[in-house]
Amino acid sequence: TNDRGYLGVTPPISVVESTEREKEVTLTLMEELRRQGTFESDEEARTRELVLGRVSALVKKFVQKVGIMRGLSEATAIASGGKIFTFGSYRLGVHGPSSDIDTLCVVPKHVSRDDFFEFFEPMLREFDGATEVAGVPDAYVPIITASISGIPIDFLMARLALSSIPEDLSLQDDNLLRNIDERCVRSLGGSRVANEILRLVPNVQVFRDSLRCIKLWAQRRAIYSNVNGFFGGVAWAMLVARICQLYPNAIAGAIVSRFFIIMYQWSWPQPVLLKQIEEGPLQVKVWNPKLYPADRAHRMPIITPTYPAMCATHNVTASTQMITTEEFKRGADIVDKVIVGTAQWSELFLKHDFFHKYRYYLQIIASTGDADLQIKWSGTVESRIRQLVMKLEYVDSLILAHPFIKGFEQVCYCVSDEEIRAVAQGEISETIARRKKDDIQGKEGAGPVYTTTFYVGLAIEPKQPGATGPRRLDISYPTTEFTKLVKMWEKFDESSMGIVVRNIKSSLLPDNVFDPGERQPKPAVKRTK
Ligand code: 3AT
Ligand code: MN
Ligand code: MN
Repeated sequence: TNDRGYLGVTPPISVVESTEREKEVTLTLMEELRRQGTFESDEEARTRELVLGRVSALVKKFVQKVGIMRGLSEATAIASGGKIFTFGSYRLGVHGPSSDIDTLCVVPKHVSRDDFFEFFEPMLREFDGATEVAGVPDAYVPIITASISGIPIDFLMARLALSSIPEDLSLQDDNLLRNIDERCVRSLGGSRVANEILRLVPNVQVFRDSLRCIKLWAQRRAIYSNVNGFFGGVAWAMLVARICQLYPNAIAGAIVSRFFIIMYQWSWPQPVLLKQIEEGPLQVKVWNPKLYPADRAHRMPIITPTYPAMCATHNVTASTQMITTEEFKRGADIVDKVIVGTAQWSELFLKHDFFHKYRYYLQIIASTGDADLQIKWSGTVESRIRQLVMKLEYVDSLILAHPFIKGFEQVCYCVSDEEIRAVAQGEISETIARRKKDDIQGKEGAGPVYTTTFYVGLAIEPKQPGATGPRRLDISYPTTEFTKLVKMWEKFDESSMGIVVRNIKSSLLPDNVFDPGERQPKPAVKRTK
């Protein structure tokens, strides 16, 4: 708590204990969260701890090995330590059975970033139970991903300006950021934010249970995705943490109900803060809408509680703001009913209706002939879809452009250039769809086509009464601009990568966007008498 005796930037709204009814609905909420499979088994939890223990020893061994190579005595090399911190859902205690463990390896100054990829990565490859070890040294936040004993695990690294890393090191001190590489500052960010969030909530268990509920809800409603302009994991965590601060003695069921109503009514662009923004020792930008026009443009700012303060939701657009707000409203209505006993928690977690909601959809189809290239190309296209959405928002008569949070992947085995072109355009005939890999083996001019299709739902203003002629929707400018933009990617190659944007009626949505049985049978063609 601060010197005024509470956590957060304002006093709490209420400090009362939860009611009997709120206790009841908290029990049924926890039951539902278990039923929905959001918790891992005890055995899996033990595996994770085991893996973390072994990995922690491996990092120390790595630091020691590099120390000796750099001429340190064995004793000094051992004493220079090395420590693992976690972040992400595992650190917050809200991970599910398929979650990874996000780890940060903190090393002393004699260990370089190059050493991490040159020595730690091979050590990991040799490590008992490790598979799928892959280093990405050139990423904005360099990373090694791996799987150990079946648990996916991410490794970041930070090199501190210290000759040794004590076992009880805390990352809270901003001065640790002095004289270190920018990539190290970024890598430290995740753990520092997670630690601070946990420190700033009045009751960690209540926070965890509430966040588990909100995460499941946001995933089911398809509004959980930072790249696509919605809130990501850190933003949802901070929102829930803020509600916990405002009701320090409330239990999870009560927090969740306040969450929806407060977020629905929030006066954006008023930022959500867990504590006052502070200056610090570096020459880096701190979020400040008074100073920076770019920060002023943030529609639903949620600000990280550590130095340097950043906006976790800078991707939000007019459309995603409307969609998220509408979901807050839906959540508030359902939770009201749960409290009075006229609805079940399961209703809150019902699947989104994105593919039933609009009459027109944009299909954005990224294609290549190579599986590895496809991952990079489709990722690039996906990261630009926000730009398309923002351009569409300027189109007259478009109320909003709703990006779906994931792409749909498909591989087609084509036997001619004609087929390859058709697939890249989204025209997949039944013959092509049925063909197997073996069917094209050894055939001249044949090959696989990998496609990833993204969707943007278009909400169009109803026709004005008395208007003459049909309402025309002209989206050629946003779509051609978008196509140009993705082709500006430095690795773009016209001959091996395809990008197509097309507008389709909802009746032409392919089956793979629906769950089995989800699609309503097509209405019989009306016959004119
Ligand atoms: P899961 O339970 O693992 O699905 P999570 O919240 O832990 O949920 P991630 O493991 O994907 O989600 O991410 C954890 C944090 O790592 C969130 C973000 O600050 C950071 N992060 C995620 N993806 C990237 C990336 N590609 N580059 C840099 N940082 C990333
Ligand atoms: Mn994770
Ligand atoms: Mn991760």
